[in-house]
Amino acid sequence: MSFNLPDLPYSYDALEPHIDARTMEIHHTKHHNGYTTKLNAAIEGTSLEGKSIEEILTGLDMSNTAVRNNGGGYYNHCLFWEVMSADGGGSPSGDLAAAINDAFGSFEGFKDAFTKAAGGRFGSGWAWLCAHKGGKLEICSTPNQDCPIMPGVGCGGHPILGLDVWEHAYYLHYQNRRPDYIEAFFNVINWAKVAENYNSAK
Ligand code: MN3
Repeated sequence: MSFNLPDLPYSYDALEPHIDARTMEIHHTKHHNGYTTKLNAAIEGTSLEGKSIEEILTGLDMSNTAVRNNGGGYYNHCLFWEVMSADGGGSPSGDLAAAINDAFGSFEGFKDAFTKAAGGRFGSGWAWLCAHKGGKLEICSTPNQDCPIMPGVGCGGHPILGLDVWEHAYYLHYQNRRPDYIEAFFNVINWAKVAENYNSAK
């Protein structure tokens, strides 16, 4: 059994003008596809073959760099595509909104903290909104393709929203202006999906 590159739940140009079609196409067909192919190669014939990606990452030997980098890359991008949509943006409602207010004071407080985590990540990595068991929310950032479900990485919660801040995610359109890309991301966040992730994770 091997992992397959998932289709995007929208077309490459769906997130324009916030995230451009060319970036989305390269990101999906080259970067995510590369992680998927290399993950399959790294687990083939090992005890990890046949396990789910969650099982592989939660039980990961962090010295296994091929699976750490490519398994993380596979998982992180699967989540990333799903938490965006053409009619995204706005703010969450219901239990998730209440949990955001509890943890960050307000939606603006959340936005500031998430923006700092994404902007403050030196080099390549991710910013995450994670849910702990019981429902408490926490923001963290991880380097490279590390993911909070890996042992000893990030806040230890389960990621429900993630933002890729590798240059490949924004450089064609935004060049070095990572803050503009982060600001634009808030216009495409699929809060209904994030709420679904929250309900599963808590
Ligand atoms: Mn990426």
